[in-house]
Amino acid sequence: MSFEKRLEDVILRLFDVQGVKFGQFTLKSGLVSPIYFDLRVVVSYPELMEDVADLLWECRPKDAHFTSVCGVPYTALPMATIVATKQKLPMLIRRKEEKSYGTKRLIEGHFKEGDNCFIIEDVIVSGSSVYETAVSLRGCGLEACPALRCDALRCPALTRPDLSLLPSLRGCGLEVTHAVVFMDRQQGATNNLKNLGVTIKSVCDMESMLKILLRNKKITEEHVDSVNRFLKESQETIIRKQPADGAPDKESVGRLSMSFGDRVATTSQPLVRRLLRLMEEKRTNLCVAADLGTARDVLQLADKVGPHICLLKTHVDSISDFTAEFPKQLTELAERHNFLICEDRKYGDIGSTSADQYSSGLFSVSSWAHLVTVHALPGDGQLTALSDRAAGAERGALLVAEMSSKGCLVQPAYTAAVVKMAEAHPYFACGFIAQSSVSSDPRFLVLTPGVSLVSTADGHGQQYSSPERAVGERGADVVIVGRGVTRAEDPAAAAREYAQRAFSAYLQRLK
Ligand code: 5IU
Repeated sequence: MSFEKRLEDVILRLFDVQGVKFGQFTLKSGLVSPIYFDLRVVVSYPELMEDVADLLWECRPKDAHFTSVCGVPYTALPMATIVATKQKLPMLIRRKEEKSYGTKRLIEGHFKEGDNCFIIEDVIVSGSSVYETAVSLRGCGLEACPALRCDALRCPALTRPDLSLLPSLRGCGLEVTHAVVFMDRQQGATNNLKNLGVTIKSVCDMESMLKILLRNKKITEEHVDSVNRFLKESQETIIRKQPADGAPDKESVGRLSMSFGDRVATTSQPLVRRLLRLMEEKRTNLCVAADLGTARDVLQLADKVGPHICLLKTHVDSISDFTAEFPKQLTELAERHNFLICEDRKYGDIGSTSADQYSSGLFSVSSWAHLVTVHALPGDGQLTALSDRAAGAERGALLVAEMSSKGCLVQPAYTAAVVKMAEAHPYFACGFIAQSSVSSDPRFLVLTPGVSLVSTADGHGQQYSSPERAVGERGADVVIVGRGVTRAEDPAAAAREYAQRAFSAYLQRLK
């Protein structure tokens, strides 16, 4: 039987067992809907349950490889179980509530870091439940992991630590790239989830289901009209955060509306987690570009601005007296003042060449820079090559998605492709250097250079805006300031001012 025929048959049987109802129903989101799906009833009809599970599996993306499946609790659990047993695919169970005793695991089942888990869901409106499940899988209970590092031994989510994994770890959690849902209510979930790095496919949407029911005279034109009216009025849902301790469920989920602290749980990339935590705790989203010519000058500057920054950006090839002592001393300062280091190397060659530049030669960047900048132009080979050379250390890359300079050749299609590349490599891509909000995915950081309170241009193409504009209007998480600080009479005071203004703009954005 064709897919369409089987779908029609399943929809009619669902209707007969009241899996689809018409009337007035208040949804989890607060919307009052003329139609309601209750796929929980299928557990009483094993054949129907199996048919629903088969259709779900058939709609998986055929080009993706999954190592496990996870049903969104609770309705999709039995369907995921059927898929898992029929396909001989390991299953994971996500707890809705953390256990208060024993292991405190949020995810039950055995898995390895970087495994790709396929999410199965029954019905989506905004996509919130799929998102919460993706967050749990990506974070895999790492909140309790003391070092926040790729440390399989200490990760409580791993039931049986596998020592052989340690050298090749690419992040602490599972990857989640795809989900399948039986019914898409066509109220914005696909788009919401795409912004969060999850591509969703649906077996059926509201429109095609209504057609089937109408054709089979189960419903009338009036039913169809009322549902269509409702859909028109409520097409743009947003994903909402779970309310904390009874607090009103108001804020939407997305990079710009989430606090740095809340974003920690959305990613398993250890460096992003560390930086977000640091920014939240130290109350700074300032990166100083230490573009000075000698090791002494850079180190002195780092010592002065250290208390006010989350990140120090270097161009080590501009330092005339670079020796291996320099990164050692810089690392000491970074530890003392609690900031991370980004070498703005803008790798842009084929993967193997960039990897050599990254990990060997005079600068040996991979041994000391937490982050490096990368041009996406050559393709994603650089990300895998650099990540291999990072060899499990807490390292990552920022992809240049846009530039601040006048006449920059980057076009919107290129920027979109850069974002896609990061989404495909979340174990190493930590975010973007950009001039606008290129992604609403809370896992990625957006850093914006071209920020100054004293200039609007530098005579060589650089274009400046204020911290408020960069954070509030353009959507930067971190502002990068070079000469505004390095050329100030008192760099420490200047850094303090930039940090305060950028952080206030971030707090304002959260409101
Ligand atoms: N930088 C930019 N613009 C960009 C990118 C990097 O200014 O688009 I990508 C770097 C260059 C310099 C710092 O190291 O950020 C900005 O320094 P000033 O604030 O001094 O302009």
